[in-house]
Amino acid sequence: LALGRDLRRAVEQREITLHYQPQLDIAGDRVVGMEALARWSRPGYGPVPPDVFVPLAEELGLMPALTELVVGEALRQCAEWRALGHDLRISVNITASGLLDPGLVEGLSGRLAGLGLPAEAVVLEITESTLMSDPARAREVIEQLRLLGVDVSVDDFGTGYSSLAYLRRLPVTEVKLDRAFVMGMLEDPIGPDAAIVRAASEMARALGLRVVAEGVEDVVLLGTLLRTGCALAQGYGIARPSPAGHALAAALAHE
Ligand code: G
Ligand code: G
Ligand code: MN
Ligand code: NA
Repeated sequence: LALGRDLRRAVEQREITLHYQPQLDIAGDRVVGMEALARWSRPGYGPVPPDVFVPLAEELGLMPALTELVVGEALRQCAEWRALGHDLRISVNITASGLLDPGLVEGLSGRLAGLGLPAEAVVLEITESTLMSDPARAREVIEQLRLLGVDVSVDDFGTGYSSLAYLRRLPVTEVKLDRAFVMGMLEDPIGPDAAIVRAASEMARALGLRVVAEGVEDVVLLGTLLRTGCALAQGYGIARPSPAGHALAAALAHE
């Protein structure tokens, strides 16, 4: 397939780039982190969304190289920001195969040392379905990551089948409430999605987990989210994902 051939070339030539989306500490009114999001502009066609090229990379066996590229560049960028005095965390999305790759923990550990980046600055975002693909192994790797000091976040929380009871047994440190619920809350502040946001935040907090609301398209939600127990917010209402320089400017503009 031509698309696959072009993707292979893009990964080999390192033509996959990263955009960054700020994460706001609502109470402190300060950007404290960035989520790295992979971008590919296919020559002659234009942007191909990660929802398309990430699964394709998986299918084509390109995931180890893509993960390498994304993790390497995201950590390098974070180290650069921190060297400039910006105390930011970096969140990186990782698939099931990325999490279960036997070289992950050692690779990360080497990169952190090489960059002089504290492990606490790094958050790996893992979806619920990833956690469920091989729960025993996932748990082992997450334990190793926590020993290293890297944070682990459950992305798109609420869309999968993992219950909070199940989460309790995993040493994850954060959940990201799926944007569908957060956007529903904006539509109807007393409707069912708002109830889900409240209930999930409350339970996550009871488990000692940091809660991030994603899909915050309007800052009017921030007060409600904070009262609900979400410490952090991410979404178009705060800043859109953008190239590193622009994302940093957006983060600083917030101060
Ligand atoms: O950036 P955007 O909102 O288009 O992302 C769409 C989906 O692709 C999201 O679920 C996001 O987590 C995923 N995604 C974006 N970048 C990466 C990446 O570098 N690695 C993985 N595994 N998924 C990514
Ligand atoms: O699944 P994950 O959380 O990694 O997905 C991140 C995706 O969400 C990115 O593709 C990003 O572009 C998108 N996104 C970020 N903020 C918003 C928002 O406020 N609204 C919508 N609709 N999408 C958003
Ligand atoms: Mn994510
Ligand atoms: Na998400």
